[in-house]
Amino acid sequence: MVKFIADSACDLKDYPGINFESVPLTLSTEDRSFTDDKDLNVHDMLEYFYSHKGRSYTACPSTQAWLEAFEGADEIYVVTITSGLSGTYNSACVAKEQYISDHPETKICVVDSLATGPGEVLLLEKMVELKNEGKTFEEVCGMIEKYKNSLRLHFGLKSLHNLAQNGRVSKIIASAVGIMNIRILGTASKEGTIEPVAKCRGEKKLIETVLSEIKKIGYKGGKVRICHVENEELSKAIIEGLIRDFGKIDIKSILAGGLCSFYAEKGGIIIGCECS
Ligand code: X90
Repeated sequence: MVKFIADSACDLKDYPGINFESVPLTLSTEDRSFTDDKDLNVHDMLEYFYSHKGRSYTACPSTQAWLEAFEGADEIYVVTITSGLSGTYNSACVAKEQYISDHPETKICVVDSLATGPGEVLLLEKMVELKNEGKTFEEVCGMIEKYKNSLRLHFGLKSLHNLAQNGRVSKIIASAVGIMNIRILGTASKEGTIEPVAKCRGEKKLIETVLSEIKKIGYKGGKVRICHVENEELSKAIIEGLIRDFGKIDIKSILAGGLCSFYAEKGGIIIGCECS
């Protein structure tokens, strides 16, 4: 049996018609904890974190959680959030070694997205597509690594508070964002870490800069996936801008799940696209 698995940073909790499972990360404070699964009310969770005075944390899935997801499948494709910011990829790899030593006939391919959200979605969709075309396990593993090199991830955020608080971005970079309507536009580095690109004042400027940045990196009309944190309007504006410049493209926007919402924060947006 073939199975596709992603951690919950991938924002898809379901994949109709596909044997798919989302393995949740968790979010917590000293008082409460949230599992990033399809029962999570992301809006209420965000409200809770914004009203909470103390610190908040996230944790990657345990090895055990991956092992349970692997159970019963014999050809498994996994995509994870970047190893540059999370232990998720590592825990999936540990689980893979353990599972294969107990089930030597099982094949498991774990892909480090070096991205998050929509970057993971694009990889997952590609693996499904390759499998549907009848590619073998070895072919999919090889082709997906190549495909990964053609992907780029950008994000526009209103606040870097939670990223800085959890040591994922420097406090110096974070401190300039959020005041006086300043948004940060950033990208995923080759190592899968956060790389600031520009500071923009206001949403309109952010939209212009995102669109010009995407063109600058060589976007020519490939597939685009967007995930936003309660900011349908910004997502729409970017979709309209891309369609205006590139015509008919395969573009979709998704509401962010718990993990991406926590880090990208209210109003935030993450854009993954095929370049090459
Ligand atoms: O292991 C854990 O506890 C999870 C840690 C995740 C930390 C970063 C999540 C970032 C989500 C922010 C903008 C996109 C940045 C992507 C750069 C590669 C969203």
